Formats: sequence, C-alpha cells, structure tokens
Amino acid sequence: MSDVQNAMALLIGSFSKYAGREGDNNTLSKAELKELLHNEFGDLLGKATDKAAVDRLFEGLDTNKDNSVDFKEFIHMVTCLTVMCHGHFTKK
Ligand SMILES: [Ca+2]
Ligand SMILES: [Ca+2]
Repeated sequence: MSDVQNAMALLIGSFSKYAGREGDNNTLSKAELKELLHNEFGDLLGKATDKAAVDRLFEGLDTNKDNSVDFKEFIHMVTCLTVMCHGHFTKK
C-alpha cells in the first residue's frame, strides 16, 4: 500500500477501534469521542479533552444531531485539523 492508502486505512481502523467500545459499532458516543481525542490527539488539541470542550466539540461534529459521531462527521474534524497542521508546517 502507498503511504496515503496506509493513512486512510489507519484512520478507518482507529475510528472503528473507538466506535466499537459501546453502543453502535459504527458511531462514536461522547465517551468514545473523548477517549479517542485523549489518546490520539492529546498533544495536538491541548485542553480540548476538558468536559466542556468535549461537549462543544461533540455538538459541533454531530452535524445531523443524532447524538453520535459517525465516520463522515469524524473525518471532517480530521480534515480540518490536517489542513491546520499543513498551514502550520508550510508557514514561511
Ligand atoms: Ca460506539
Ligand atoms: Ca451524527
């Protein structure tokens, strides 16, 4: 697999790992999202794992308001963060 294909597979695998912890295997509950943020994005998001911050982020990500974060909603956050990182690393 190419690096990009590998990255895609890793994202799908990571999402599934957390989504499968409770309730629906295909979506993240708030608790699952918190775990994922804490373990996978810890240093990148800084204090984003505070309860209030997780509540805000969860509501922002859950665009169809079904009280869970599906893969499409999750990948939107990853895309935004990746664009931010890219901007940071390419700053002159
Ligand atoms: Ca779940
Ligand atoms: Ca949702």
